Amino acid sequence: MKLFLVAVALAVGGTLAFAAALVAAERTTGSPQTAAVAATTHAEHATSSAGHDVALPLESFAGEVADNADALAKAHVPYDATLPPLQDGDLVKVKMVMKDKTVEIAPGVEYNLWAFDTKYGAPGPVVHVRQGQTVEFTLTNGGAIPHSMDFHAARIAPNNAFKDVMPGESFTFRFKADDAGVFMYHCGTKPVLAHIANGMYGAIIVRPEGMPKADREYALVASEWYLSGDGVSEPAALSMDKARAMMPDWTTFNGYANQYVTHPLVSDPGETVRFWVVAAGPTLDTNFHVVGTIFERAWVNGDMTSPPQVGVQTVAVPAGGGAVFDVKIDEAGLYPFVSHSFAHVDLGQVGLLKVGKPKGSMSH
Ligand SMILES: [Cu+2]
Repeated sequence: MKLFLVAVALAVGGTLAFAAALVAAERTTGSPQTAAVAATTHAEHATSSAGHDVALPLESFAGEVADNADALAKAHVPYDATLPPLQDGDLVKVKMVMKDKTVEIAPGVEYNLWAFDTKYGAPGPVVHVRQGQTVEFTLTNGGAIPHSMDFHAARIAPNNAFKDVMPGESFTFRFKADDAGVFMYHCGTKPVLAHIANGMYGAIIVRPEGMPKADREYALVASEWYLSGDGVSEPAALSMDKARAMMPDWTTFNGYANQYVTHPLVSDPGETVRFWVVAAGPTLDTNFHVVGTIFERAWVNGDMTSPPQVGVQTVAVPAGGGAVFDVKIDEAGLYPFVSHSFAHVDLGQVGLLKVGKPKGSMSH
């Protein structure tokens, strides 16, 4: 057997690595680990000699911004994280128009979205209703391909309500928002990975009666972008390979990397600030943490029927899930809010809560 393998290696003119792998495999026959290493080495060998692209590394564009990034970040109009007001009455009409558009997702980094006909493009508008109100939702498809909308706050047959809407058409459905919390909504058209990765998501807040008073309330939708190019020289599009490999170039709160570092959310000392957080993904979770404080209350998983957790430092918000957090900060300062999975901070999922009028700037 050994002689035969060596002969094969020599016959195909194999590289040293190939021959070494075969010898290693032969030496410890039966070890699955070694066999896997050998298989990998073999695949790489096949790639380099035959030109198949299956094993080529995926190119990262993380951190690549325009030369005048600081000026562009300052000029960027941040997504308004402030909750829109509640509406009176039993019925709340929500209309969304889908549109293909190019937006900035980081300073000087442009991306071709399939998303919402708003100035931000993505996320979609924050929907804010009272528990028990009925939502009448109308989707108008101004894009080039079919889209749909799946509201996690709804108990409804998906095949009827979340169905594909053809370009140029509109579709309306109603659901009663009986479950309180903060929920994701997203396009559910196949391939869903591509539709969510291209910006088709947002948050719906269903407010229960009797929550503790908050002085400020902000909505944060965490998500990640997978780029086909750097987006600086020309707009990037989705890299499905990178989306499948879960290798984002940027991660954000509300669609644009680091936007609340340049344009902090604000509060005054002693106020209670509430964050309604959704992790839209498409794939990655968000480990929500506010540096310099501890959650006064954390409604983990958006469960508003159980008492909130107290004294918690970091809460995992799963992709497709949400949670609600109160902080009460007495000392003026700059308090970063992050996904404490720190690769996400590096890729842009960080913002600042500016409490009062602090001196100096944030060092990290
Ligand atoms: Cu879609």
